[in-house]
Amino acid sequence: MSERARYFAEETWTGGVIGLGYVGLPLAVTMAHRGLEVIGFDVSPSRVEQLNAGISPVEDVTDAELAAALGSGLSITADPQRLTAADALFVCVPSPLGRHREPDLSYIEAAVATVAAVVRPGMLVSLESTTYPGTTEDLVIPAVTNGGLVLDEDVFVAFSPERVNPGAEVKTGQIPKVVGGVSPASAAVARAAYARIVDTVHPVTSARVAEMSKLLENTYRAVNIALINEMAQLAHQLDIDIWEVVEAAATKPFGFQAFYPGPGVGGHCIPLDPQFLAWRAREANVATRFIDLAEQVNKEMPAYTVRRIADLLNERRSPVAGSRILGVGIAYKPNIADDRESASLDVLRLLARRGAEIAVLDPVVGADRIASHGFTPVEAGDDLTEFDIAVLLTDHDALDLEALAKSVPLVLDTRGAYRRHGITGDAIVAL
Ligand code: SAJ
Repeated sequence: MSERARYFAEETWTGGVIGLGYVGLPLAVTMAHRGLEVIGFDVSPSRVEQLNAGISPVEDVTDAELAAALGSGLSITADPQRLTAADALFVCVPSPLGRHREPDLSYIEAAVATVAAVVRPGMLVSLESTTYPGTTEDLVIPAVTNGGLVLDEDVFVAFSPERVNPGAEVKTGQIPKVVGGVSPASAAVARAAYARIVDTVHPVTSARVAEMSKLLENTYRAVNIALINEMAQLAHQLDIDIWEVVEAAATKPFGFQAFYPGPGVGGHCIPLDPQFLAWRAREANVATRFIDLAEQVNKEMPAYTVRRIADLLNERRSPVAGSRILGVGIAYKPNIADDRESASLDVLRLLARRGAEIAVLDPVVGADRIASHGFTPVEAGDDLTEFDIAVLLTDHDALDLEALAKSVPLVLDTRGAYRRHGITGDAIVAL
């Protein structure tokens, strides 16, 4: 083991986390919890102020966990110069798509510029933001060696994809971490450092392998969700209950993983990450038909959901225009307040464009956020009898599904929630 790898393996070193969002903050808190010194940096002064006040903006980090970390090794700053005191820098900034669904690396580039300004001999720099294969070599290595530092002697570079499942119980330290150094020397240092942060490190032979493994993980999900969304449309045409079909297939103890239909695919990962791979593939003149088709099918689900609602209203001689429709759940998945890229919003906007009057019940997202989208908030316990139909778009545990089905004439359940809870009734129709 090299001297530098040994340092990370044995000493109490200082980590610098750049970007304190849903990836960076759990990482910083985990590092502090495991006895390391941590400097958390964010470009947003308001976020820094909020964190220093002990208020966590990230659902997966409680205020108590933040307070404990602040009391044992974690300090939060908006001053990038503080990062010169770190031995390792972890870049955890957003990697969204641009207007034409091309990778927007502006956040990564800005963070790498910060790294370039504070990098010093002995540092490990690890990029965690999801991106296309080659980014770490193309962007990080030049930035950290431009000032004269020598790769694998003065500075070590790796990619290690974030694996956060917002809202899930499992914590950062317990999730196996893929770690890919840009060279064997960098890999040894990165592996030693991450072994102090997570229980299981899975080393791979390059940063590209690590970059691509993350994209495979999420492309796998996007493609399989699209497959079941297409199956759901076919099953409906054949008057077959797709939810029962999946439940039956899932009894197979090997070779099958259940995915479920829905009104579309939301969040800041699954709709976006596969497009990083598609973009890189286009550069290499390689077709990515599965990615392209999955995106097409998943993107079409909000319109399919609207057609199903229109058909149900039509059976009751009610046009969509003028109908009072209750959207239930606008978060992109259950039990979290995040509505980014939420397919629920696509469904409701399409209905509003067809003249429906939309109200929204989402006890997790909350009335202010609902109103910010231009929809009328409805609280649990309000009188729901004036609605013509409700559409269950995200099945938060906090929802009283039974009361909902008793209050409105019809509920289109796009999540199979009623079946899962064993609730039946004439008002309930499954996607
Ligand atoms: N969805 C379906 N059907 C399914 C599964 C999901 O319609 O069978 C929809 C969800 O409703 C949601 C979207 O797809 O709108 C994404 O769901 P998700 O469960 O993948 O949730 P994310 O994007 O918050 O988290 C994912 C991680 N999810 C899981 O591992 C279960 C994982 O893929 C990544 O670690 C993470 O994104 C990330 O940060 O990349």
